[in-house]
Amino acid sequence: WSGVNERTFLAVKPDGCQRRLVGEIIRRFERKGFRLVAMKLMQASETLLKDHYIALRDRPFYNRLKDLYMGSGPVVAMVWQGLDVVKTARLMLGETNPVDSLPGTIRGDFGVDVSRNVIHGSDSRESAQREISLWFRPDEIVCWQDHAERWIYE
Ligand code: DGT
Repeated sequence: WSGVNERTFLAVKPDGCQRRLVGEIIRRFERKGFRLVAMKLMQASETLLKDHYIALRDRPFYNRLKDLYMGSGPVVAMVWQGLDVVKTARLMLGETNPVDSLPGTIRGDFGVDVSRNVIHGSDSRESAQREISLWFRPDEIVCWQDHAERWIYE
C-alpha cells in the first residue's frame, strides 16, 4: 500500500483497555483524518504474540512482555488507513519509552513506564503488512468509501 491507501496496525494494549483509553485513542486518529478499516477486541493467543514479537524473543523482558502484559487481558486491534499513516501514527504514539515522549503524544500524555506504554504501532510499511496479516483475516478488513476524503486531501 502507498499514498492514501497506506495502512498501519495499531493495538491498544491491556493497560490501555483497563485504563479506559480506547475511546480517547480512537478519537485522536479519527480527528486526525485517518480512516478506520478494521477493529476487534480480543484476547491475543500465545501463538499470535510469539509471531508478533518474534524480533524481541532474545530480549530479557520478552516473557514478561508476552505473557504478563500483552497476553494478560484484552487488546483492541485496529487497522488504520491514510497518507503516510505508518510514520504519522508513530509520531502520534510517541517514543517506546514514555519518558522520551513529548506531551501531546499518546505515550507522552498517558504513560510513565516503558513496559506499560499503552499502545502498539507498526514501525514500517513492511511491519505493517506483516502485522495486519497476522492479526486480521482479509475479510475482516472493510473497504468503505470515505465521504470526508475531499476535505482531508487535495
Ligand atoms: P511497540 O509499538 O509495542 O512494538 O513498541 P515499539 O515499536 O515502540 O518498541 P519495540 O518494538 O522495541 O518494543 C516492543 C515493546 O517491548 C514495547 O512497546 C515495550 C517493550 N519494551 C521495549 N523495550 C523495553 C525495555 O527496555 N524494557 C522493557 N521492560 N520493555 C521494553
